[in-house]
Amino acid sequence: MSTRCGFVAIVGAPNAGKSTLLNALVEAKVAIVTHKVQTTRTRITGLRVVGETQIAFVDTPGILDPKHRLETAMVRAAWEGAHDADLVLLVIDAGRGFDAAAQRVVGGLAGLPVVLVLNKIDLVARDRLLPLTADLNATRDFKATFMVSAKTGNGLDDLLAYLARAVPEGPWLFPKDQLTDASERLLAAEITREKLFLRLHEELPYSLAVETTAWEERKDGSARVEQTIYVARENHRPIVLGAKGATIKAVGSAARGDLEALLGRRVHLFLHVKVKPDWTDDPERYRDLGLEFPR
Ligand SMILES: Nc1nc2c(ncn2[C@@H]2O[C@H](COP(=O)(O)OP(=O)(O)OP(=O)(O)O)[C@@H](O)[C@H]2O)c(=O)[nH]1
Ligand SMILES: [Mg+2]
Repeated sequence: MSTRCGFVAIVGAPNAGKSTLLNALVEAKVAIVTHKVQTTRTRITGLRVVGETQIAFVDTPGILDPKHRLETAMVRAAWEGAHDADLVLLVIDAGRGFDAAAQRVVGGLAGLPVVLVLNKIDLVARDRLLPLTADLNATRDFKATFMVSAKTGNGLDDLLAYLARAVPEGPWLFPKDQLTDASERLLAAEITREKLFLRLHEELPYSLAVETTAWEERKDGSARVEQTIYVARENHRPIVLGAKGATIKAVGSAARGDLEALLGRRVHLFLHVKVKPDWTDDPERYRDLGLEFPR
């Protein structure tokens, strides 16, 4: 039997559940998820094998009207992800419906092969789904429509079975057991950023970045990992540290737990906080994330 392999981009408005969907489809936590918008900052590929088919899912940042340089780079990466893929999954938060944010995304996908995915159906009454599907299908043709809950897993088997047949014939592009194209350094930085997003409030999460600065494999099989948390203002530092260092300690311990689960070995994690007012203007931070620096 011949093999299939293809890239399937996951695009949509911020917070639609794209990263949750990616993780559910690859059955591993390769992308971070929070209740906040703009959690994902770059493209992350998660791999899944179904029979003779290998699917490379590409999670992308939520598409919005960019207000500053980092958002511009994020939104560009999302559109590029969509245009480079064999197939696009348009993820719509069924609870929010076909709002302005969703319309912006649909508008940019003209001419591309798109599968409509209504997500979060666990939150929505059944009788609201059909009118929403009709509204969306009135704007353009979709190759197929699925109603799913990335959270409960409802509907995902059908979606996966469809995709396994829909991607092109061809040789697999990644080793059979590979889960993601992201480096361990990036995954580790993302995990810490997730814990910071979950614990910090308002604007603070958006003005910080995390970089893995050192990684040492130790003889006892554990890894020693050092990371720098960049904050934009001096007065953000005490907030990230917390009273007597309680916040950063909790962040570090939660991140270490996830990292150990991901790597399957013990991790010693060291976090440093640095004030860098202009990190969103530093091309180096974009390179870390695999983003293009918008001039
Ligand atoms: N109830 C419910 N919640 C969901 C579902 N899918 C995602 N969520 C929640 O929606 C929130 C956003 O999920 P993410 O996966 O981070 O969304 P995203 O589209 O990747 O967001 P950005 O990366 O910020 O664009 C989280 O709180 C998820 O737990 C779902 O099917 N049902
Ligand atoms: Mg995301």
